Amino acid sequence: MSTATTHDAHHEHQPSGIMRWLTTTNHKDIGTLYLLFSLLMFFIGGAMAMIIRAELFQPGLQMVNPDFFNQMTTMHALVMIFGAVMPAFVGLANWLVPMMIGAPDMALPRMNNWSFWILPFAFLMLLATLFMPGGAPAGGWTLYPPLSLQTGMAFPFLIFAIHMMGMSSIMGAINVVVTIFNMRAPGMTFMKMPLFVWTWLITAYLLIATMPVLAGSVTMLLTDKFFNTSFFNAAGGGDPVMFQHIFWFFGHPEVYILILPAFGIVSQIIPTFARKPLFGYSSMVYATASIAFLSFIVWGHHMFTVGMPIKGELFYMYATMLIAVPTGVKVFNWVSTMWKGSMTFETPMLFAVAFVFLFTIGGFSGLMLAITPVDFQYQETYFVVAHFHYVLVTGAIFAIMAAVYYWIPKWTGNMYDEKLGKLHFWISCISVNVLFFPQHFLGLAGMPRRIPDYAVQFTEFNMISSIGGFVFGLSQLMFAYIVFKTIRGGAKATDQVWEGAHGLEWTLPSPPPYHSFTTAPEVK
Ligand code: CU1
Repeated sequence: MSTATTHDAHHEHQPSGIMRWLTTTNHKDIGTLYLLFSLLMFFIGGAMAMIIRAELFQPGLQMVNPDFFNQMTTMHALVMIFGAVMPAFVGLANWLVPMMIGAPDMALPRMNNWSFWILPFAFLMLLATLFMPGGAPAGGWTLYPPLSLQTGMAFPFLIFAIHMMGMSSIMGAINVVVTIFNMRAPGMTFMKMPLFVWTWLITAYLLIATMPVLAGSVTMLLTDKFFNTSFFNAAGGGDPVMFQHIFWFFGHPEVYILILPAFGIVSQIIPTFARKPLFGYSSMVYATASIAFLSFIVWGHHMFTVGMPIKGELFYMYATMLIAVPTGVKVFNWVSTMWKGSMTFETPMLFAVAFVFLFTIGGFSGLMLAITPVDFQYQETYFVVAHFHYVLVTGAIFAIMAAVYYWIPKWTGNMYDEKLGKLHFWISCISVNVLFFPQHFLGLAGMPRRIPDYAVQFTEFNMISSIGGFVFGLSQLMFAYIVFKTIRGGAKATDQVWEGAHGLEWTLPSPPPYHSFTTAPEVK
């Protein structure tokens, strides 16, 4: 380090190196930390998926023993949900929410630092369970008792890790709410806020309402195992099905926590590349709020086969199907935004358009699963696995990738490699369908999920799925390469990266915060 730099650092009392990142209260730094952490977890969770697909490449047991396989499915889900997707969205919120509403930073910057730095310790503890006697949790990410109570030494570490993830999420959500309520620039009324801000505000409420419920349910598991309570123990007068009710009261809003910010991202990107303002701005806001409300009253659709009064089954079926209405409004609005637009297909737009198409496939298979009598056939089959991977991979993760390509020029000042970005998109888009589409057929034919071996008639579709999986996994190395190459240098990005390139100043918000780089709900 040069003398001048040392002097400056002392002069401004700004720590440098590792201390800068440990003590930062800057929303951009913290956003970057979240996004890099998310990328790391994406590869760790991805490696687990590769082990799963390698074992399922052919029938019989060749790579791993059944217990380790179950540890992989459980840990893959926990790492991807709590380590990859949620932190990516919080990272995007940190970078974008203050910029989009004209605020200098998040409202609670010191808590913001703490929200992030809890996470690496939570995941260190969760991943450490892989090396403990008895291995990592293997009862599925939903932690149903009594199976989850069979977890050995890892159990208390799992519960504590979940508590820490929950604390991180709740603090992050409180920060988003307080920032949006208190720090909007003059003129930035609620109904002028960019859609990403709106979807995150609603997501933050879902987080604050449901993460404590998850914390309560896992604490009851903990006391059942170690303190002789019987919340979920039938022998002691408890009810194991009660856990499923409590878990899914958290779990279903959680799936919307994993997708609403993605809706916001896509609502920012499509207008830019269609060169039209977003169609139906206010209906987007109301649709998001409706989806969030309905998400609290549909949890029973995860439990159609556990035994429920017929009126309960019907209520959850109709309530679940009702969510298709506001979701349909959103898809209609995205398509209408593109309608007669002057479209170009740079990498962010490719991922956004693929999102609209492929997320909708996941939406339709969700609608199929919502139909109670039909769910009796699909329950615990690969059809369910296909469904939620369309929603989470071609939905949430494609939107996150769209966001990274769209905003990385603003974050780094450098333009990413468009040729490589498009290549990454096409390889990902084709391979992800090769990976997940055959799983619909496997599920309809009766192949169960969470099983390391299968009957021979499932071989071909599993081989196809595994090949798609390996190509998809490898192609994400290209994503990491593009990202780090952009961070290190490259062509300088222009001031108005996308708008400037296309003369699109008229799509800026009204009134525009001078440093906003989003598109407008309406043209004035
Ligand atoms: Cu659900």
